[in-house]
Amino acid sequence: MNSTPTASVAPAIPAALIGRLRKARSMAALTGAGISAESGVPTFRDAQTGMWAKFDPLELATPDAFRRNAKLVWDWYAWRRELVAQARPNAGHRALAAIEAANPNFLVITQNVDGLHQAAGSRNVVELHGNIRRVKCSRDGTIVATWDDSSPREAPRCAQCGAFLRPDVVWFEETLPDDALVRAEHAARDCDVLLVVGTAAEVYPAAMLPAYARHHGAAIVEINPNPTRLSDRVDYALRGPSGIVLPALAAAVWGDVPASP
Ligand code: BV8
Repeated sequence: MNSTPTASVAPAIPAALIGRLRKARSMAALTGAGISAESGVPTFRDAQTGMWAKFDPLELATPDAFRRNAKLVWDWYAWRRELVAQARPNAGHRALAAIEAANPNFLVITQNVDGLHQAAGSRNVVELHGNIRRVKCSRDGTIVATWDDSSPREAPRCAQCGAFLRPDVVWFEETLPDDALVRAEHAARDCDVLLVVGTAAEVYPAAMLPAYARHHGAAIVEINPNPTRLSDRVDYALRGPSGIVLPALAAAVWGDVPASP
């Protein structure tokens, strides 16, 4: 079911979907970089800007890149951390928080590392790929609260063991946190409706979740201005930016849902 309006006008929400959402016992959302685009956080698909324009995120977000040049990778994440620090949740994040307020059996499974769902008031959030705001020792994974990155030559080092510090995110070729993946898989298996918001659905194992949910009987709703490789396997495709579509969806299903805190 496609509804493709212009970007600034929310698509019509099919009556069958409204009915399905009102009856849903359990719901989940899988979100990707697209839901944070309207908060000014570039997606992985967006061209990197400034000095980072010549780098490919898929190359930099790897243990190998960190082994080869920890300082370059550290500086890339410091730049992104600064971007995220300036970002505020947008209407899409707030709509998901409002849906949780209306239906506590609702889990947000995010691929994003920006913490904007929690900042919008969502409490049931699984971070599949970690959080860029957290920094850890690259040797033993201990989270550190403060660090000295004044050196122009090298990444900051752990005060306890001297190993380089790194962002607490999951790089390509690193396994996802067990607890996060198990919680996400359970939610995908148990939910009646899975909203798939702002993701190209190309990064695994996150990209497997919609098929897993569908296999267990969930209705899959894609919210994305563009078609993706998932689009021909969804029940509803709501074409438009999530900052417009999600508030329209929440209002159509739950009326004036309680504003998220
Ligand atoms: C793993 C944290 C087991 C870091 C991220 C070969 C060797 C090794 C592994 C693999 C391999 N081949 C495949 C793999 C598996 C690999 C993988 O999937 N690779 C891809 C490239 C094919 N996965 C892994 O490595 C995972 N681990 O498999 O462990 C293992 C172990 C060893 C060896 C093999 C396997 C780990 C994956 C996690 C990587 N870390 N993030 C950081 O952020 O720096 S992934 C990162 O990229 C994001 O978190 C996100 O998940 C992904 C980007 O995807 P999207 O979120 O979809 O964003 P994208 O920009 O692509 O698309 C944006 C979408 O939004 C678009 O559709 C656009 O239309 C839409 N949009 C735009 N504006 C809006 C909008 N939508 C709504 N509203 C708008 N306004």
